[in-house]
Amino acid sequence: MRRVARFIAAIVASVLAVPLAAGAQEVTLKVVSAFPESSLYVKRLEGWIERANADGKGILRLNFIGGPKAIPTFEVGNAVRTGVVDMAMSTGAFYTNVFPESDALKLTQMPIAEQRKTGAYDYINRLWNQKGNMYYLARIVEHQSFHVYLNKKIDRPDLTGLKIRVTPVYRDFFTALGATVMQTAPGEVYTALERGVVDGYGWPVGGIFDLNWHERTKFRVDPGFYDAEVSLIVNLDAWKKLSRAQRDFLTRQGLAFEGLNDFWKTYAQEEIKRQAQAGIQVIRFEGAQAKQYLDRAYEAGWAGILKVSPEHGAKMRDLFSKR
Ligand code: 173
Repeated sequence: MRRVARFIAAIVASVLAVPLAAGAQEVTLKVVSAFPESSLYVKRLEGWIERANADGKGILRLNFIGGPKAIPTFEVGNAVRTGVVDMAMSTGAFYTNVFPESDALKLTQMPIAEQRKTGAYDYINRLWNQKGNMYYLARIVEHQSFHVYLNKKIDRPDLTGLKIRVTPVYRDFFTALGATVMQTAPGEVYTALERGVVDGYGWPVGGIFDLNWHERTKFRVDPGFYDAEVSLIVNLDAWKKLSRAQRDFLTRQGLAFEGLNDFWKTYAQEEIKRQAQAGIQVIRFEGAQAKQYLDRAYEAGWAGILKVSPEHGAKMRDLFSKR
């Protein structure tokens, strides 16, 4: 009888031990980037992963698979949604094919630190959960306005007759300015410029040297508009499968990464200087014209979001706009 009892006790113990052990085990998450590997975004991502892995021994490990050669830029969102990968660094404009509201993050007019206090972050995360099966972990690029870069001179805010490379970020605004637009991933911009297929492109203030576009760029148009968003998104099922300790760890690491975002302010200044040194001239709209240009950017941007998502669009406009 004692042997039977011991036998049963052993079985009960082993059954109980399985989930306990699973919770305590190190988990590995597969990470990809929607941006090319030569970009500064990826360099900073790799640095963060290295630090996180050093801290996370026995808890969680991040395994960086690669950039668009692993998963093409505009397919990364679906790869996260379906769990083909566990985590990605991307921007909302690259996964409007998963849910169109993703592109609205370019329109935030306050830093992510503030979005976390006002409820904007919570709204984003809930929407990302429901519509994208994604957990919105951290925004790791901000303080980077977008610009039009051109090879033909303009003297007023009018892109009529020009063919401009876009993503969803710029589509509505550039179209409103009269441009003919052509969408490409970042990896195809250089070739499009080289072949003269486009007269210019949209991109943030920083980063044009990473893929040598400065060799094929004559003008930058000022002022910049919106705020470039690059974030870490996690497959929601993978997120839910993590233990409390693993989720806390990843949250802390994400917040630490966000805490470095002031870097982008200095980087913007450095990149402006570097562009000037490379001979890129500035076409600058000033005064009332600049204001009109910016108003038009936000109007076109929000109109595009509201058209595809009236309710969430209105709510996000409320949460994302300057008070
Ligand atoms: O590819 C792009 O121009 C784009 O949409 C983007 C978004 C955020 C950061 C950098 C580029």
